[in-house]
Amino acid sequence: MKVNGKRVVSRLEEIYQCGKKEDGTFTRMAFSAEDVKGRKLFASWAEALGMTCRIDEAGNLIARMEGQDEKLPAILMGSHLDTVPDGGKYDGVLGCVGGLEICETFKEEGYVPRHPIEVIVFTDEEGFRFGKGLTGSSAICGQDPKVSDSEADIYGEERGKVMESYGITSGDMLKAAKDPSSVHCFIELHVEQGARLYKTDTSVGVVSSIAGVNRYDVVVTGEANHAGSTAMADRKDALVAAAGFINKIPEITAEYGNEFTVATVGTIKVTPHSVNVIPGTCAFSLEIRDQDDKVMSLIEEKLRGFLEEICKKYGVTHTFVPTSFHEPAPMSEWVKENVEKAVKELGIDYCTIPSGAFHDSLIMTSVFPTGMIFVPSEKGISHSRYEYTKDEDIENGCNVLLQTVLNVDR
Ligand code: HGY
Ligand code: MN
Ligand code: MN
Repeated sequence: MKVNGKRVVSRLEEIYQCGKKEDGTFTRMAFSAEDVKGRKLFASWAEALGMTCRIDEAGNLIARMEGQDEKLPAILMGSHLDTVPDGGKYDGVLGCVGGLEICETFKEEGYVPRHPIEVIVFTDEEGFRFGKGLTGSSAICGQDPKVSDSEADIYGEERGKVMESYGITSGDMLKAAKDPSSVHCFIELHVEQGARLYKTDTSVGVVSSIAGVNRYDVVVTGEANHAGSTAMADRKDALVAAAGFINKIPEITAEYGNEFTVATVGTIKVTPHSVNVIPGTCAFSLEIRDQDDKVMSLIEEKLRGFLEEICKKYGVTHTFVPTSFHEPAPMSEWVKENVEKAVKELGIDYCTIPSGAFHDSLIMTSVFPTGMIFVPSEKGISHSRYEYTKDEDIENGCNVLLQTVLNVDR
């Protein structure tokens, strides 16, 4: 039994087209009209297969195919359809379309699995809009996604209002929690989004674990003053102190981290934001990721220490507020073994790799047996319109997913 690779590739393109916007990008921001269009298209494909589709209280779109024994726990597949701004064709979509392809292949072959199968399109994995992602998977795992209808997104729109497009409200989200005994396992197919597979010309990655990610809001406060008449020696420039801190990040990660340690300042804002005023405040986000939570703590400690030091040097103060914590998450041993067995059975070259990006699997693995399959990202590019994965790699990845489902179904 083999998947229809051409169908998968053409569906990736069809979903991508749902994001076509006037600004020339293809963006399916969570809860947007483009995102809803993509989800409707996905549901139409699932329904055409005779699968039942429902949207749970957290907005997850769940397509279900019954198996031979309705009492058996379900095999879950899936990922997300929402994208980052100007995102690519593959991130998330592959896991959803790939999951559906397994169901379609079963149907065409007249194969009825023992277990029921569910393909889940998770709600707002990317999270750039409200500053926190993994929303739908958190709720499915019974973990509070910590959202509120009154919070505003980066465009000033209220969550309660924008989530009307999914027909959901924040207060109900935890009702989407799945009983662990109803789930056999979860398998997510995804593009690597890094360059390890690409650089080593390897077709498939069996994911060992997903990096933990801790986020912080940092505000440096100095003194806004006239940019012309304030001598350099008299300044308390918040941005100069912040810049000194940011510039030190690569050095600290190199000294105390390892090859997987990353730290990023991804957003930055100064006030009053005027060409002729010394910045009085500089607010920025900080993110630390690693495969080892002890390393993450050490990096945090060293960065905080240096921030303290540099703020003192420039006569400014700061606050450092943790906003979210996710520990590194190993994949379940038995699911991982089944993925590995599948790749070997198919004779495809593979390696075992950790994931630097996070995925819905980061949360899912804390409650359900979870495994991930990676396919290469050309030049390691992702979160970009230039994201590309070769058709043959897409087909290989889907066949590994198919074979893994067959293995765990037995
Ligand atoms: O940020 C991440 O790692 C994920 O791709 N959303
Ligand atoms: Mn993704
Ligand atoms: Mn992504």
